[in-house]
Amino acid sequence: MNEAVNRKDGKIALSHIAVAFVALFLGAIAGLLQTFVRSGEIELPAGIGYYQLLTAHGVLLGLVFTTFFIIGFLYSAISRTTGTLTNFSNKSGWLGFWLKTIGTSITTVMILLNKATVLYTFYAPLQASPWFYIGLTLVVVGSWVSGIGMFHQYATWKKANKGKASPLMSFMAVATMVLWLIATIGVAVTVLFQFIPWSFGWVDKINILLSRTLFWYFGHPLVYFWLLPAYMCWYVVIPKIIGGKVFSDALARLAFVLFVLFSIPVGFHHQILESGIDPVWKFIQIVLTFMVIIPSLMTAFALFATFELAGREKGAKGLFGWFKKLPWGDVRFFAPFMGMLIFIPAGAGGIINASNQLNQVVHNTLFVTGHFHLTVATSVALTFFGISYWLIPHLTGRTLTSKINKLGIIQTVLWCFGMFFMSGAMHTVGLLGAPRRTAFTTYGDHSVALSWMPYQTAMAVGGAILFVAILLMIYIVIYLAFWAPKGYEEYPIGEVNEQAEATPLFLENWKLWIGISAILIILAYTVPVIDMIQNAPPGSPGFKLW
Ligand code: HEM
Ligand SMILES: [Cu+2]
Repeated sequence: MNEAVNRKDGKIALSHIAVAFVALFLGAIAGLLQTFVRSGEIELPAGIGYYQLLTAHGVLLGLVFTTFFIIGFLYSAISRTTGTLTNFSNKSGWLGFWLKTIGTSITTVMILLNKATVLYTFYAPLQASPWFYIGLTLVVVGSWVSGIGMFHQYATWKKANKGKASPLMSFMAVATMVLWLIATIGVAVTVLFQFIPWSFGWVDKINILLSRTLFWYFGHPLVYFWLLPAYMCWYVVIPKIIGGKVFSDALARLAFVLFVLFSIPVGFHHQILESGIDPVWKFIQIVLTFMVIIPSLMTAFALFATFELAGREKGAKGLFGWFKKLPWGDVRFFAPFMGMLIFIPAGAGGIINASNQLNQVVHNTLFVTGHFHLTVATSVALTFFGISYWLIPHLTGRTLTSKINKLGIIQTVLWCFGMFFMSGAMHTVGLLGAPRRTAFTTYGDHSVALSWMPYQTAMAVGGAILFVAILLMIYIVIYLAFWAPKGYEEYPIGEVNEQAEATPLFLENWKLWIGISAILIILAYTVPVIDMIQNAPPGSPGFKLW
């Protein structure tokens, strides 16, 4: 197997990563300003609206930074583990990149022109310019083209290696894109058949309940689309970095399959307070939601087993001696490890959000915002940074220097520190009732609202620390791409533990998994969606509240 990613394939990955970091930088400016506005520190100049800023932040970070980084990373992983891309896959990689980039540019321009201040969830009846939705459509179609390129490469490898299990990384990349393709059908349907005709004025009214349901059919698996690439790093890359082995190939594949199956038919857990959905269906989807705890705990088990086995191999003694043997000074390990660690409270917060009774307390408060700044903005983001430290120099033919390694450790510590303040304050003030998605207000100096203010200030302090951390990261990325010394930086891929069971081939039976996924989706959604259409609410015209 080739140890280095082909230079031509590497350019596809690098282009995606470049867009991702531009989005991170722009999104971070918006985020910093938000915390300052909310705490009453500043007022926005030049007629910029708070919600305009928040739309830019959500779209640039939640959608653009993640999607571009992920697709770039997956392309590199497939090329690294199955060999140089076929002509078809390479072309699809570029076509997908340009479609997504053009779509992102159209969407961003519409937000900056204040023609699409509808937040990144674009809930009806808020109505943006049709171009906002057309831009989003191009991003989704572009991601499909990218996915098809990866499937083609995987199928070509399978054909040439009959009867063999595919490389674990490429299997995981394919699983992630299968999840994405199934999930984006929901958002494509609502945008093409509801939002675009309605925003052009071809129809006057929109079925809000249906549009939100289709959005969340997509919105929950979206979070697993963010997480699975981070898991790829945790399962396969980290073992190599710490000098250990992948605990079990079969367990890792099974966990990915379970994530694909159980992260789609569960969107109602974002709609617990949505009237118009029968509680029985909410109950069924929430039971399915809690099924992801199984692959999550499998993942935690496998990772800690890898750590312990690697430590004992290096002579660690006692119950926890292996902990000291981990390479704490290596940012390629340290950043993703902090991501893993923070996923423990982050996951606990998710269980709170998805529990019917507790959701009533935290719904639409800053608690929710605090939650996803731990999950996506820390566990996922720190892992993506952890990947960048070696992936960017690997692709540009440079090396990670010890100085940048040290700077990376500082970056990670700053991030955790900033997030502790910002997300901690968000969680707490959310429990005290402070709503998310509001600009500065004291509600006529109401005593409850006044009690939120110190926490909003803590959010701004945390936000400022995070902003410094982002500047540092941008410097590191530019250094690794353009200035670092020429050389060879390893693309770490772990080997499987010899004692692990052989991988059963049925784990790669995609017809089976896609079939089961379809059955679960049909079970969870058919009856309530028919109900939403047959007993549709009156429908709403568009509103422009900004
Ligand atoms: C400099 C670092 C960051 C700061 C200061 C920051 C700050 C904020 C604040 C204050 C809000 C809530 C505003 C409100 O509800 O009124 C917010 C929302 C959000 N943030 Fe961040 N954030 C940062 C980084 C990130 C990152 C890295 C991501 C994702 C990878 C992210 C994703 C989001 C999303 C998706 C929302 C929700 C937007 C909405 O409700 O429409 N943020 N952020
Ligand atoms: Cu969810």
